[in-house]
Amino acid sequence: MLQISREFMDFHGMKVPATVHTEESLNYAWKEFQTRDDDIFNVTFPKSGTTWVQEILSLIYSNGDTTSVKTEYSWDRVPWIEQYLGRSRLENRPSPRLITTHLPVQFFPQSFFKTNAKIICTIRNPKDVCVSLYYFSKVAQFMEYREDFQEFVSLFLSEHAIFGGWFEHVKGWLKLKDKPNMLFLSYEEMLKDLRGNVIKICKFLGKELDDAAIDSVVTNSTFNAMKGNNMSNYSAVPNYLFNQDKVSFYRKGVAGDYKNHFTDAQEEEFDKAYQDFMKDVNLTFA
Ligand code: PPS
Repeated sequence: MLQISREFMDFHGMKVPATVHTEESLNYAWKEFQTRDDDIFNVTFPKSGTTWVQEILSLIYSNGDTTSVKTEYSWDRVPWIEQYLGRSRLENRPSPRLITTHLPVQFFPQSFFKTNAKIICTIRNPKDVCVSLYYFSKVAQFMEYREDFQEFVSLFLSEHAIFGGWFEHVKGWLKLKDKPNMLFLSYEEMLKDLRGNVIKICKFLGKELDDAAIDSVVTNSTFNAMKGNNMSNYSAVPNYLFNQDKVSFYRKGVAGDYKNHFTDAQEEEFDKAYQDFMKDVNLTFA
């Protein structure tokens, strides 16, 4: 059984939950992993649409057939490369491998940059990411936890935030935005037009799905479909690791929930940090 704790490990200045990461697993992802030309990476800062894109990719690569999403866990279908099971889940997997990561670009597999592998990077309004992460830290017993939301906001904005913090993470990835093997998605745009975004992903991946297959991808990757799918809703994970008694992993799945959580003062603090960190980046949120 895993030793669960809310402790963090420091990997070259990046904080990550110690329960699911090791020095070895992070070094494997960064330095040892051999990227293949047909690897597809699902890159996110946590709580930005990771699971959603895992489901969409699984369904696209099965041409809309739901067998894999109904029989295999999402974390097996599209595993995290940096977590302690990354090596065993990915090393001998047949191509094309669908791979998830929360790594910032500076710790991303170095071998990637010599290949034609593709990255899909999904970005979400950081205020909603912060709220989602606050609730997730109640669910996931390996996350750093602050009951007080103000304390949580301050942590989120600080250099002690996980995976290098949202600002550095997103800024780092956006530097690669003109590369032809990168596709950026917006969580908010996906909410507005899921079908359009599925088609965009298919085009980027060179996958030709007919209308019925596209319909199946869309129908099976809505919030309610995924919340009801025991292979993707983490209901199989024991309570000592993921406690969903009070808060569900699939909490709300909307844009703008931060408005129900932030006080005017917290929004001001957040906006100020955003302006400071992101002044040289062309990225805004409603
Ligand atoms: S994690 O832990 O990093 O893998 O989490 P991640 O999957 O990135 O983010 C979880 C949030 O995404 C919401 N979600 C969805 N929203 C809309 N549609 C679909 N299909 C969907 N699937 C997951 C999920 O509800 C979490 O957001 P919040 O705001 O907490 O509800």
